[in-house]
Amino acid sequence: MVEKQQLFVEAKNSIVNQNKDKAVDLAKQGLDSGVSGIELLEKGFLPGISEVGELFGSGRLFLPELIVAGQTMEKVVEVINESLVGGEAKGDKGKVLIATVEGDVHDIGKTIVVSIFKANGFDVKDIGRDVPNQKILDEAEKFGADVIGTSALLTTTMVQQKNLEELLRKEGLREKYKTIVGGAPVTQRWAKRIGADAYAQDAGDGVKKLAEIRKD
Ligand code: B1M
Repeated sequence: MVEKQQLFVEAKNSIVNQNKDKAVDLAKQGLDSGVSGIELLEKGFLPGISEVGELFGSGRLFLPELIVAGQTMEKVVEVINESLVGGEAKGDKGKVLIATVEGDVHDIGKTIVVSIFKANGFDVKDIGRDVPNQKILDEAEKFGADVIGTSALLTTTMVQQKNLEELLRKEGLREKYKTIVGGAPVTQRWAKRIGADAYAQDAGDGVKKLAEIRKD
């Protein structure tokens, strides 16, 4: 078994090098040796995918590599999520419907958020990625959601979070739901500007914000 610090370095490298098998092995190895899923993500795999983003953004890594790095991260999140949800989910803190907005296929962060919310006692329905606002609303009605959460990773798709607020107002449903927004380009300022009830920087922050808005 490699040292913890070494494990984090190797986990990061496995994402940057798009080495799926190695990444999954390291995730399993870490969990088996008692390292928490959150720590594995925060100290190992997430710094890896951030570096991939930087390399891609600066033209030092290309789309095919970004795709494989994304798939590698998806596999890792799948393995780690199983350990996060475990037996802890009670689902008695409220119903949260979550989607990645239309035009946006980024769902790694959303999937982590869903697991952490579940593990913290929320009843969560994840309706996937690239979801049109009307569908988000229809599904929220069907599910009987208290909160609608959306994730947007592209500066070009963030606008869907604003459109959703407008749709809720237009349908006379704005008071019925609390809304929470997240995603790398999303900020507290954006949330305030569009009239969302809360912004969350990461999954842990999301749990705090959900508790706050559910009290209002
Ligand atoms: Co894309 N991509 N990508 N990509 N990708 C970014 C976002 C980008 C910043 C990379 C870059 O250029 N540096 C850039 C966007 C630039 C911009 O908008 N200005 C970009 C681009 C350009 C693209 C394409 C357009 C590339 C192309 O085709 N030419 C394309 C778009 C496709 C589309 O959506 N229509 C594309 C495609 C992809 C892949 C499919 C290959 C893959 C995604 C795979 C998948 O998600 N299943 C991918 C990836 C992996 C990335 C980066 C590298 C990593 C994203 C990620 O998973 N981060 C990303 C670079 C980056 O973000 N630094 C990039 C890890 C994840 C845990 O973080 O999602 O931020 P994040 O989630 C966090 C918080 O934001 C928060 O909590 C999470 C956990 O801490 N959070 C919430 C998120 N949602 C929340 C919801 C909440 C609460 C908190 O409540 C509801």
